Amino acid sequence: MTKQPIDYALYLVTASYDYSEAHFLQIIREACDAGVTVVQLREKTASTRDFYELALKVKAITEEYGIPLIINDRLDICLAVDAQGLHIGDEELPVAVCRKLLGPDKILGVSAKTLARAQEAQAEGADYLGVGAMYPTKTKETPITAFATLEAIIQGVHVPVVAIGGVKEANVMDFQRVPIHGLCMVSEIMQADNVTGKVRRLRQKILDLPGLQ
Ligand code: TZP
Repeated sequence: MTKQPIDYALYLVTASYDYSEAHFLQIIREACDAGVTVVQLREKTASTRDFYELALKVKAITEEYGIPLIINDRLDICLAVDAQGLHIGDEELPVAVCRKLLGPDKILGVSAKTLARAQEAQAEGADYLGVGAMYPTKTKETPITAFATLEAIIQGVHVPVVAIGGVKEANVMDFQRVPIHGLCMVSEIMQADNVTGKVRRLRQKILDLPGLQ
């Protein structure tokens, strides 16, 4: 399988909250059906075996819709389920090591909060960068990234950049003039009362952004 170009526009990052597995998988299915363009499976507390089994189930759904699946943090699980890619932060293996172990055909995403980190990650083999949190968020304890930093990163690298952290339907328009490749959301989609309606509206709003790359 060679590396496919990815449409990052509406990037769903999962959280399982206290949902049953069936409910969690149903949300992912609805989100895929309604138009998310990438799914990242993010499981911070699952055992290796549970993460692996869940990843296989999520991959069966994303494959049905032809949507790429990215695995958060766990290179072993990315390889074990043959997902399209891996997303890492500062606490995982170094970017260059992940790139070497993944080979050239897997997508490698890296979280970056500064231009220096973004450029370093790009040089070491990142395919895209995730920047944030752009707004306060309950999903992850992490400092806020200024829009000026986001824009400096976008200007300073040649790989796609996506924004994350507190992104919601209500603030999508803040990205109007930012030449961004996509917006990532956890709670806005995973906790929506009506996932289909939420994803459809988000998709329309994001695709209408004049700056979208
Ligand atoms: N990385 C930076 S902020 C964040 C992650 C995983 C959490 C985003 O969650 P939400 O619910 O979309 O604010």
